[in-house]
Amino acid sequence: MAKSVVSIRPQRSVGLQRPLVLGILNVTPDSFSDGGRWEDAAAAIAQGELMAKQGADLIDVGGESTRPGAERVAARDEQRRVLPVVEALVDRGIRVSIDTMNSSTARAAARAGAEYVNDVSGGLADPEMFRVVAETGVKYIAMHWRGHSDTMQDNAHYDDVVSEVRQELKDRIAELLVWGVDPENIVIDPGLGFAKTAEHNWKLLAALPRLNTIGYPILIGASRKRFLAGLVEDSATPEARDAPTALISAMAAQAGVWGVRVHDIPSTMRALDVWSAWNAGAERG
Ligand code: PMM
Repeated sequence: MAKSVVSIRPQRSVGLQRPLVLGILNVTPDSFSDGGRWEDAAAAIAQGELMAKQGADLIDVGGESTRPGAERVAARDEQRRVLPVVEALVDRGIRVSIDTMNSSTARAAARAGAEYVNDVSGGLADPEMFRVVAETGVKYIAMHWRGHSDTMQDNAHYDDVVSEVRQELKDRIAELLVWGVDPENIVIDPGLGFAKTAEHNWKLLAALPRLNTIGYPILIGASRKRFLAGLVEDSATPEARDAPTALISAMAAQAGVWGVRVHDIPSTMRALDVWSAWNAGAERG
């Protein structure tokens, strides 16, 4: 693995811009909050169009659940689920990212017009992934990951979660650069909930300014995750986590992230509107 040999020179200075909003579209029978709802292609396409109309900048289409304990899906089944949805959204002029760990799905989705590959494994699940990213020129989101969903919580052990996640993300960037990937095409993500306890997630959120010093755009995926459950009533539905999610979107914006990946677009748009108005007020003095 490429470590210290490669300089991963920062791609941008830290400045506050309104983050992009990625709308989550899980075309799966078993994702934890929306599993089964958009399994049918027509329903998924309609939901993607709705999220775009509500203000999502990108629709993140996924065909494999990564909730803790989930089983793997064959790449061809994943592609059968996601490709018609990617094609239809791209046809409608909607920007798409493909949430996949499989290089063959990444290649097919890039061919169908997906702008980003969002890989929760940061290239660790499929040794061909970085080759595909380099060859196709697709933009790439590398998430921090320590193993597949069935065993990932066994890897939620850190002496210093922020330093370790930061270093492991830098290692992914270094390897992407060795493959010849354009640094401007790389986004990183600390992977909330993936081999992380609630305490790890909060530490990583609080340390966003430090993660930002890596110098690459950061995506945050907190939406409706289990670590928010403690903030709402025990009997609450996953949708009850949209308000805490929206607040995280605004606080992440203040920490300078590039994007937030959410299920409910309107609540995050409102939170970001408040954040923008607040900052505009600060600029006017
Ligand atoms: N979380 C999930 C799936 N894909 N991608 C990125 N980049 N970051 C995340 O945090 C992330 C992801 C799991 O959540 P879901 O079931 O809501 O899709």
